[in-house]
Amino acid sequence: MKPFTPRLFACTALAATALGLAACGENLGKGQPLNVVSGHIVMGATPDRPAVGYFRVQGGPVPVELVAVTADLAQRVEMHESVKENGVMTMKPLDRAAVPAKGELVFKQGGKHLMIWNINPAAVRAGKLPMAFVFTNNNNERILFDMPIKQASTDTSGDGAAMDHGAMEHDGTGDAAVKTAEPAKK
Ligand SMILES: [Cu+2]
Repeated sequence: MKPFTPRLFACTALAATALGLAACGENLGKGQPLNVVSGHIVMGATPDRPAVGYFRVQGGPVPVELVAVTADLAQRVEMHESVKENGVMTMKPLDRAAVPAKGELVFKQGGKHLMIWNINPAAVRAGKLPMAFVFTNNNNERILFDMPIKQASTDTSGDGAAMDHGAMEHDGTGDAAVKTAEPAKK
């Protein structure tokens, strides 16, 4: 029996949506298709902290923009960018992010990142959060990707969610309203 090639496998997964199927067919024979190629989520250090998400998008034959990332099993997902202003790191909401043709878009520690509030406990137990990445091409193509979930790093090497968000509060954009997690009383 002939094993699936990676490309065939990717197309099979994309076929889950009608738009994805069309995009897949269009991209065959034209080099690499637009795709989410890797990613992961790091839980907040405490239950009332948002998780952060990082990922890598491979650009397709034409430039597009990522305009949203959604998850049915989370209360809220926002795209943010960490920027240094006058020596101080702050975060700004991001409406869209460019994916250059044949290039890549990277959300990573210290730069663009996702913030995710109240991930469904079942998804946390399962260790992954299914997410949809919405792009400007093909009437808002949606690419689905299961983001593996990691617990907050406890090391102090400077990597991990704590640095990105633990020391940095959002500027009262309604965060309090979504903190439904019970306070940890010990
Ligand atoms: Cu943020």
